[in-house]
Amino acid sequence: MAPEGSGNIRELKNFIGGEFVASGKTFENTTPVDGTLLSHVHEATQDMVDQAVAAARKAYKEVWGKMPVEERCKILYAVADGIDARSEEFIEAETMDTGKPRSLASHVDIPRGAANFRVFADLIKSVGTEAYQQDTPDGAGAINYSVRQPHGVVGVISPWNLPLLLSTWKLAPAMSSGNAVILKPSEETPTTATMLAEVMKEAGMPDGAFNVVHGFGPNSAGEFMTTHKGIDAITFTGETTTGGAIMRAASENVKALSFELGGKNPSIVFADADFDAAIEGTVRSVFANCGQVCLCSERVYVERPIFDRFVSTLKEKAEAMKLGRPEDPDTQMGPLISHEHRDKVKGYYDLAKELGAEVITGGGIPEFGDERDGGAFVEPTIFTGLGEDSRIQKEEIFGPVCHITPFDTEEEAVAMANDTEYGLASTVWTTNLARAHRVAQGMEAGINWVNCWFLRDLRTPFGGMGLSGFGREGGQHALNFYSEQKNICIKL
Ligand code: NAD
Ligand code: 6OD
Repeated sequence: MAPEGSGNIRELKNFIGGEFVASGKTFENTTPVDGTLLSHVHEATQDMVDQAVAAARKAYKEVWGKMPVEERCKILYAVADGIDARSEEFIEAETMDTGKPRSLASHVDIPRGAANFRVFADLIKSVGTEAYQQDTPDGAGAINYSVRQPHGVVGVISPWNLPLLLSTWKLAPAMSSGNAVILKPSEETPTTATMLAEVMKEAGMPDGAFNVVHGFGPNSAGEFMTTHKGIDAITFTGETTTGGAIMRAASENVKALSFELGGKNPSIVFADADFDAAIEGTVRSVFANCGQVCLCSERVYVERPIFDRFVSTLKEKAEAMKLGRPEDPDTQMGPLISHEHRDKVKGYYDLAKELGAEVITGGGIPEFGDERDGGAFVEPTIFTGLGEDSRIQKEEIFGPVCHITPFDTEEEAVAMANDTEYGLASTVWTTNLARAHRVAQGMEAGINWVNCWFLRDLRTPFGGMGLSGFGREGGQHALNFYSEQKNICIKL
């Protein structure tokens, strides 16, 4: 049992058909900052997932799916305003669940969580569909046009690294398209999903249009959703292996699937890059959110003339990073999400050493001499010296770590960057315009940045290739996934 913190310990219930519902079984939610208990979470049973599906179906058929778009959008704008109005509480909850610095949650997670509802409400009001005029043998012709129809009930299964941001990234387009939804947040980060249910209720969301079920994956709420006949589509963000399990479970009822999975993302730094910008960008792309962003760079390739300088400067920056509690304004990096995840990341640190990597910095667990020693902190780490076929270069670690490899030619850098089964994101640093286009277009990944990282225009296609998933969300791509497009052909 986790030690109790000084604050109030919350009860986090499921939200089904517009009501907060307790279950006979709870699990503990602790903070990775120092291991104290934050809340008791009510784990949804199969029966409760059944109730959520029935409530969602009813809301979809009778209210939400039929509501005029303008009215639906008003409620979604009210949801965004409701998050903003309680942003301090959301920031506090997200930072305690994840351990991330307040500066990150207040600039990225929570405002983006609210913005997702505004962006997709705006979009659904303006998006069009296709129309074709067709010749026919009798000369009279025909007109084809398509219309969108919501799937009905959509299951959203989300991870712990950007809890509110990544769930609303899917909830907002699903709901603006007219679907009723059931959200299963990660068991590690259940708080902001429960608060979102409160906001939905206050914003006037019809009962059953938005539901939250808490729990785990196998033999719990996650699996109850993916095997449920009454859920028409599943949108999932998380680990690649979990994606495989969900795909197998969902195949029985042939559900529509959208998968945003893991990555092993490369960053290529050419000698002609703006050195300071490349360093600042790489500090972010390796260490942001303690390396727990699916888009983070774990493989950094640096052109040989600047390799030594780059490695030593990145080392200085990593060693200057302040690890600490979320509320400390000086904190640049928090803990990992859990002790279990820290064991995994530390296991990779140890493996790198066994394989003969040179440890440029880090590789261990910091000692603070205070309550943070009960947390899940790990040192920001840089390795060099391993071959491209080592497990460190092949497997997603999901921690504050990179391996840096020198290269001599553009072709060599591109070949190494693309030598992965994943295909989520890449970053290129260069001031040569032609090379920037050439290399970015040559990357086998869904999201490719030049001289920046994690710069997001929410209208652009977002998603991965290979083990990083399939389907594209963002802008109209998300609206396409969250609806069936039906063609109407009219003979004139
Ligand atoms: P995870 O796969 O362990 O869990 C994600 C969610 O799936 C959780 O809600 C979990 O309870 C649920 N789940 C687990 N097993 C399940 C099952 N069998 N059936 C149904 N649901 C199940 O992932 P995580 O550890 O929470 O997140 C980290 C991973 O997510 C990393 O691999 C990261 O790269 C990936 N990720 C990808 C993206 C992207 O956009 N591509 C974004 C964020 C995170
Ligand atoms: O910015 C987004 O919309 C997005 N989906 C980010 C994903 C981050 C992965 O950890």
